[in-house]
Amino acid sequence: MSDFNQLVIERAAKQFTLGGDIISVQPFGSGHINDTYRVMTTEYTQVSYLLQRINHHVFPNVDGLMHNIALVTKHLSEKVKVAKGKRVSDHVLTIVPTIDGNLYIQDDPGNYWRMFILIEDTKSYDIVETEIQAAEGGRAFGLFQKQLSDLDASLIIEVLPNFHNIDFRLENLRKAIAKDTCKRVALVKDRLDFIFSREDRMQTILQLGSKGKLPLRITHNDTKFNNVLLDHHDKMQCVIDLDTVMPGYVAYDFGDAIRTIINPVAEDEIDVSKISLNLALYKAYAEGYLEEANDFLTTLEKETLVDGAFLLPFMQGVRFLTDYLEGDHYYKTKYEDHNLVRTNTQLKLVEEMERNEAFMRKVVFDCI
Ligand code: GN1
Ligand code: MG
Repeated sequence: MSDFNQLVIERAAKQFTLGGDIISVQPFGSGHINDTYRVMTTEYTQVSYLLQRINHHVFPNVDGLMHNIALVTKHLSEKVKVAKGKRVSDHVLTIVPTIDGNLYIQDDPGNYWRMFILIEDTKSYDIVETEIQAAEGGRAFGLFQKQLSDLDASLIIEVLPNFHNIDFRLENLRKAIAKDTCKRVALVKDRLDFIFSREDRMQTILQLGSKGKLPLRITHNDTKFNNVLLDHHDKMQCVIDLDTVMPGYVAYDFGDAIRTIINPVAEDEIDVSKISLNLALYKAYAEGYLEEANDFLTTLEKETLVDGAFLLPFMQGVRFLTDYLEGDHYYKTKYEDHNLVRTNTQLKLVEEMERNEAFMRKVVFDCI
């Protein structure tokens, strides 16, 4: 997917309203779904661009997806203008329109492309190093949810229905087990036992939601820590990767962030014995998040944050394992067992969290 023909990429790039002529196009970032390129033009001292080929097998409704991002970034930009009086593109993801005034193009072989302004002088971390970074990440996602809390959720299209619905994910896993296309089920019996023995306790949020006790808000749904850009003083600058912005429960965003923050090694670390939780980073993130979110969340929402912290690595493990059993068609993989290795890290996180549940609950309790 990513060794894409340079000419095809440049031809796509030229259809956007670039300042200057293209001087280079280089692969960029570490996403598992879309292909991303950094585009530099003769105006590179002022601005560079991110060109992305949208994976339309994962996101079939590209139009809906771009509609959501346009709506959300417009709303966030208004908030930034009011709040800081700064240049909007420094802090909110900015779509670069096509020459024809559209949000994306479809090229001849059928690829979909879009472009954003690259936010310079920022960094993203796959692994969090300091409490300051974790706290800033928490503030960034708390603020993100707060700023979107007055946007009408019915305007947002649910581009990936059931994205964080654990029943749906477990159902997909069961189907993959039944088909056993790659004859891999026998290799993962212990992981399946681990998952199915925890099925019931992972229902909390879904059940409260279906009883109407938790509000559906506009959430990010992919709050990996590397989706926050920090500046060189580790101050938050921008939340990126808005593909999955959809109605959701806030605990899902909290949990997805925690699973990347609390883990001292990469999502695909082979040696799971290296996974012992960094609870200081957990605490820093929770405090940063609640600094922004305390005033707009309900008490029950706050009480379910830790349930989200358990659920998201569990669900991510279920998703990686399902893809492994189905033959690795969803996530980009670099070697045969890549999705299984990723599954193992997520399930180890769940196991470690179980040992530290009392502490994790106390941290949130103390903030609210
Ligand atoms: C995918 O590719 P990326 O990093 O944007 C996935 C997320 C997972 C993540 C796991 C649309 O996100 O849900 O949490 O991989 N995105 C989609 O690293 O499935
Ligand atoms: Mg993503």
